Formats: sequence, structure tokens, C-alpha cells
Amino acid sequence: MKQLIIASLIGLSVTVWAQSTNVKVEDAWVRGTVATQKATGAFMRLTPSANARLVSVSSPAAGVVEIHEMAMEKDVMRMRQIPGLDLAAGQPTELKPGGYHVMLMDLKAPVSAGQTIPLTLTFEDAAQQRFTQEVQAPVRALGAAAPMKHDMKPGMHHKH
Ligand SMILES: [Cu+2]
Repeated sequence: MKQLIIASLIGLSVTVWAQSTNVKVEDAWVRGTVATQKATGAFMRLTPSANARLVSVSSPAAGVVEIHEMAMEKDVMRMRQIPGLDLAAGQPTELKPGGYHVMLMDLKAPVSAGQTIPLTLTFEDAAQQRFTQEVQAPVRALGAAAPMKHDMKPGMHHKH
């Protein structure tokens, strides 16, 4: 039964002429957060069957999701939003700590190990046709997670 469905899907994509691009998503995970943390990263490896571009990501766990890169700016590593991430046919692109990542912001609740975060990845193929892929990313607790600087509150001095 399953083979029959797959066979008919393949037959369909051939008759539709344009071979549809798909993207293999591997080792997706989300970094666990502490209670006060409102943002975290999602990481994975993306390998497209043909040239494609990751253009957006959404998740029910976060109010805002952006695609970020890390870059050196005057000797300081900073992360910044990019409009999309180009993926070359057959080449794995790593989203990993210290590099490209999906930034989950405005988290609705802290995320911790044992949870699975649904992500919807939207890609654009070479003909600029968009397609989406659902990913279930398990949360990994990382004790070494550096606190985010913009979460620090100034003015908390001790009085002696
Ligand atoms: Cu980021």
C-alpha cells in the first residue's frame, strides 16, 4: 500500500514536468532555555536536491522567527538577520552554534530537554516557487549556553 502511494507520487511529479525540489533536513535540534530567556537557536543540516533558498521559518513556540548568521564586526562576533540562506544542490549546509542558525524569539514558554519544537521551513526553488517542510526538532539542554547580553538588566548594584 505504502509503495503504491509513493509510486503514484513519483508518477505525478514526473507528469507535472518540473521536477520538484526537496530539502533533506537532518539532526534538527533546539537549544534549551532557562526561565527568563526569551530567545534561543534552532540548528540542523539542510541538503537540497536542487539549488534552493531557505526564506523563512515559523514555529508555534515562538512569536518571531528569523534566520541569522554570525559574522565578525570589528573583532567582535555578532549575529544578524539575513533575508535568506542559499543552499547549493546536493551540498549540506550546516546551521550550528557559532554559524548560521534559526533564531526563535519571543518564546511563549521556556523550552527544555524532552520537548519537541515544531518548525515550518519555507524554501524557494530555482523557479522561485515556494514550498514548505515540517520539522520536529528535539530540545537539547546545554548547560554551557551563554546568557544573551540583551537580557541583562542594568542598575542592579549592591549597596554596602
Ligand atoms: Cu541569532
